[in-house]
Amino acid sequence: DAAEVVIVGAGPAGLVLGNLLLGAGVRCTVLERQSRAHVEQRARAGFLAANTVRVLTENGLADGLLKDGRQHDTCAFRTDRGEFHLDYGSLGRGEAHTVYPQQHLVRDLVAEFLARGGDLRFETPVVGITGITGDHPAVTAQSADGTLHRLSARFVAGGDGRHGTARTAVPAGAVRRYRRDHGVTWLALLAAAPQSMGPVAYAVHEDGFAGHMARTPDITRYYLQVPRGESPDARPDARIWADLAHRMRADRHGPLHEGPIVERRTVEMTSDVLDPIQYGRLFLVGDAAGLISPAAAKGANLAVMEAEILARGLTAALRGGDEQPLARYSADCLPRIWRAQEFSHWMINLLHGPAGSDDDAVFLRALQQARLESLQTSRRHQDHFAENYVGI
Ligand code: RFL
Repeated sequence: DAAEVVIVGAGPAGLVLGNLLLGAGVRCTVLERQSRAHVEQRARAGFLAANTVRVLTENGLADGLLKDGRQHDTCAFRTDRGEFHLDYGSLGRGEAHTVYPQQHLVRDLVAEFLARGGDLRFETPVVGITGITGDHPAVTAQSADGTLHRLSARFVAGGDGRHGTARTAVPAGAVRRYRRDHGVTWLALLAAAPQSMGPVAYAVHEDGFAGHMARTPDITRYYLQVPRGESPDARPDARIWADLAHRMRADRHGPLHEGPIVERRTVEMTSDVLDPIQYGRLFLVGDAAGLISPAAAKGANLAVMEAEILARGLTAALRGGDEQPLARYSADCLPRIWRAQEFSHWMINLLHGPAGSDDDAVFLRALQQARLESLQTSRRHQDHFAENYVGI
């Protein structure tokens, strides 16, 4: 039988949506440009919010993360004035993160989608989406041998990420794009080494930000702020470890557990929000709907939040004949997207002071100190932080 929904992209957004639709008895096909091995090895996020774990658990998608995921509830801030910890699991709403690498979640979601009898086609890039404003939208996809196929459906979901085709299928005049380049670049690193300390650590340093985050017992993520345009290979491993130790003030707080750097890429801190995130019968979900800088680890969690709302809307339309929830998809998601953007933007300003000695830079760095001090000393500020840090 023909699919009722064609989903472009097998990332967290597309795969959660696909599994929820299959669970509701909606026929769907997922088309993915990359190979299965590629998507199952692509390391990105790792911090899952409580809402994400709820969605996955309620829909029978959480076996792997409940078995191997680790609870995480503390973060540390290091500055030239010392270190303070926030036990965010006992602040705010008392929620913790579950640390589970995104590629493991993708692996679980692929397996479950196939086990539920889903139609998932790898190495099948979508090259065009047409008929969006009519009743018969269709996608054109290219199979491995180069032939083009046309798949029509009742609805199309664009979960193909920041550089996907779905975004470009929405005409420029039909959507407003808010965007910001935060002017900051991180070198995102994976080290084959155990974590160096219990908490997530954020080091604010005049030479630039450095961060530490657990992933698995053998792999740890580090971030190092670098100048925009620097090649990911510019710093040899020894230099990276020296820079991390210097900015994380290892001489005062203890050494880092070093190991080979097994992945390095630069990430520019940029954000954008599309409004609306639907156009005719095309619905954008995940990074395709909007980008958020990774400063507050929100991207994958927003993707799951949107996928759940979209799955409900599509199910109501296709099974209940009620298109109202689908019509409200953007309006339901956008306030939450903006809350996440607001917090992420605040985190960027917390973690990065502008360089230089002009009046503006000096003033903004003094504000940054005041912000950190407020977070260190005000219980109400800490509750607010915790609520937004883990919440969506
Ligand atoms: P994805 O994961 O990019 O998946 C999109 C999928 O679509 C496929 N695709 C196509 N398929 C068919 N036809 C086409 N034309 C296609 N074009 C693309 C792609 O191959 C891919 O499989 O998007 P999705 O599902 O929206 O999920 C979003 C998340 O991946 C993203 O927000 C997070 O990874 C962001 N992020 C983080 N988020 C967090 O919540 N916590 C974190 O700690 C965190 N750390 C990170 C991150 C992102 C990073 N990078 C590399 C951008 C750390 C890094 C380094």
